[in-house]
Order: sequence, then structure tokens, then C-alpha cells
Amino acid sequence: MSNPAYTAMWEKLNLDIPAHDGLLEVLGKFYGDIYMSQQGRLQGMEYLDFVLSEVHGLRIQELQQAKEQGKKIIGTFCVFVPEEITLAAGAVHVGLCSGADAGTEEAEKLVPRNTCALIKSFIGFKLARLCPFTESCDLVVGETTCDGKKKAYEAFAEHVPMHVMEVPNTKSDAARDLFKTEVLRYMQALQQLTGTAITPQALASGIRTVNAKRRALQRLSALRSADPAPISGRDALLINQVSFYDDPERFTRSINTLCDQMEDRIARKEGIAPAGTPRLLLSGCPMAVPNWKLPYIMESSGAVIVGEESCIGTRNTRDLVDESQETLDGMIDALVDRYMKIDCACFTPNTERLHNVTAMAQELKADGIVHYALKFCQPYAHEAFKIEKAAREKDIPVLSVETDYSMEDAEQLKTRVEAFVEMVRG
Ligand code: BJ8
Repeated sequence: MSNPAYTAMWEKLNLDIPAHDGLLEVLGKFYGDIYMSQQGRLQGMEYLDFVLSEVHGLRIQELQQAKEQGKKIIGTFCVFVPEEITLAAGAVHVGLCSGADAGTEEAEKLVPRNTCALIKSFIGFKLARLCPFTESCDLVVGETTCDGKKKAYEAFAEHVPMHVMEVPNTKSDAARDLFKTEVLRYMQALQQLTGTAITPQALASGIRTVNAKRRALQRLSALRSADPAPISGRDALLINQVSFYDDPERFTRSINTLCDQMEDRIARKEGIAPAGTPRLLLSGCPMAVPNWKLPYIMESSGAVIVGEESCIGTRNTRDLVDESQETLDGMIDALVDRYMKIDCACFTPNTERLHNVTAMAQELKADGIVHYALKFCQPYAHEAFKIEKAAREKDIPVLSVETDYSMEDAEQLKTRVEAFVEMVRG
């Protein structure tokens, strides 16, 4: 993955070149072991392999070209930041690196040690000068979701230009009003940054583009109810991860082509694993690139993952924005309604998630659920108890896992996952 052709660009972005080369080397090896070792992958996955191999290369080059054309780059860490608005302002919306242990020592000088790996990762990537996305950003947009993130953004703001959106903790009418105010404030900040007034036409187009991307991912998700499973969970997770980096229109076309291939495969009754392979739903915290440890352990323990109930999964794709509005205000209301349906564990209460997880397990014919919380993530660790109870009431077995980005617990996790797979196999 390290490529001398991009070194000048990375130098210009002030990356730590030797450390970055080292990171890409490890990432390339990790990817080879986890992804390229799979048998019978869909042909359409070649596109995803290519995008990932070029995620710090060609994609960053595209961002630099966009900047030369006067476009602004907006970086985010949460699905509450509306991409529709970013696109309507003619800017580029990207997710930022937060899925690997990097610069942890430096990060722990800014945030407490008992902070989740995702937060430490994005701070570490910045302080260690390893993320070309962060370095390309004209603005990073944070949100007041969990305590860890909202306090971390205070520290992060000393290192990057930041805008923080206030995301409410409840779903009351007052909370919806607050979020609408915040969407308008984000819109204003973007208009100021880009010098572009957001028109109803531009917002309608942004809504259509993001809806089309979500529809393609919904289509992919629904096809996974087939047995044998047409795609591995690792590949499906990768697709969801890439959806945060890639150009949205190009990505949507590629995923629809991949779905056509999945349909052919299903018609031939073929799959990535034999029919009857234990099927698991993965639920919980988002898994950013290259956080593939748990999916790899699950799928190398005799199971196939059939869905990801997370923000890098269906929590981000389940709901669409109503496209029938014609006025700017009507579209913003439609957008706010859609975003207020997100069932993030930061909300209280968050009972709709219990229904969504169990319904998803049933629709995808999952034999069990693996609930995943990052260590020190209070919201998802709390909800693990509730998910276990809700699933038990529907006779769905649950394995609750707490882990981080290190490989130290890999063996221990594998033992637990293998025992769970044997149990659901019955
Ligand atoms: S909408 S899930 S992307 S906040 S793992 S940083 S919650 S302590 S990521 Fe999230 Fe938005 Fe919610 Fe989705 Fe905090 Fe937990 Fe860390 Fe987390």
C-alpha cells in the first residue's frame, strides 16, 4: 500500500512519512491476511480492494484536486452530521481515520487513558501525523453524542478547525427543535466556509445522492437474508466502511453492480459459505477501517456474519430522507425527521434499538447476535444488557463482547466465539 508516487503529496500534507509508510505496510499485510485469504469472493469486490489499497493514495489525490478547484473538504466521525447538507454546499464529505491503534501515547496526553479506542485513535492519528484525510480537511465536524467524544473535541479543536453540532440526548419535541437549529447552524457554517448559498435545488440533489447510496446499501443488506449467504460479513463491513470515504455516486454504481452479482449468485443457490452455516448478527459500536479483528474471528470460527447493526452498517442506512419536499424549509424538516430516527445508544431512552436489533436478526435469519462494545464505551456497554434481555425474549442467543483495537485478547475472544458458534449450531 505504501507508494513512492504519493510521497510528495503526503509530505505536503505534513505526514510523518516513515511512520505512515510503516502504517500502510502493516495495513496491507493485515488486509491480505483477513481479506485476500477468502475463497469465492464476488467479482465486484475487486473495486473495494482497489479503493482500499488507494485510500491514502488516489482518494487523497482526488481530494487535493477538489481543493484546487475551490471545493472544501469536511471531515466527520459520526452519522449525525448530514452529508446531504455538505454536498448541497458543493463540499466533499469524508469519514476520518479512527479504527487503529496509532499515536496512543500522544493521545493519552490529551484524553484520559480510560477513553475508548475510537476516540484515542482519531486523536492519535492527528498527533502522530498519520491521517491524510484529517490533514486535507478545511473543517472537522464533531457532535455532542457520548461524553468521551464531546470532551475530546474540546482538546481536538486545538489542533484542527472544528465545528461541533449539538446532538440532543432524547427524542422529545424540544430535542427535535434543538437538532433542527443545529442543522441550520451547520448549514450556515458551511455557507460561510464555501461562499456558496445552499439552494433548494442543491439540497434536493444532495438528498437524492445520499438516498441513492443508502438504497444501494439497503439492497445489499436485504440480499443477505439468503442462505447460503452470498457475501461474507467482512466484505459487507468493508463496503460500509468504504461508503464513508469514496465518491458517493461512483460508490453507489459499484454497489448496485455488486448487488446484481449477488442476485445471480443467490439464483444459483451459491454462497460464500455452505448452506446451514451458523449465521450471526453483529451489533453495537461502529467499526472503522481497519477494525476487522472481531469479524475475522467470527468468520474463522465457523460462522458467517449476515448483518451489522451499527453506524458502519444499518444504523446509517435504514432510513431515507423524504424526497417529496420542494421548499428548503420542507427539505430541512424532512432531513431532521430522518436523522432523529437514528437509534444511537447515546439517546435515553433508546427502546427502538431493542426492536430494531431483534427484528433485524429475525429478518436476516440470524442464529445468534454478537454484541460488540468498545472498552470504556458506556452507552453501548449499558445497552448490551438490554439487548441480551430483548433477544432472550425472542429466543435469540447473545454473546456480549467488550474489546479494543489491540490483538492481545484475540485468542481469548476466539475461544469464546467458537463456543458460542457451537452453541447456536445446536
Ligand atoms: S450515532 S454510535 S457514530 S456517536 S464507541 S466514541 S459512543 S465511547 S461512536 Fe457513534 Fe454517532 Fe452514536 Fe453512531 Fe463514544 Fe462509545 Fe467511543 Fe462511540
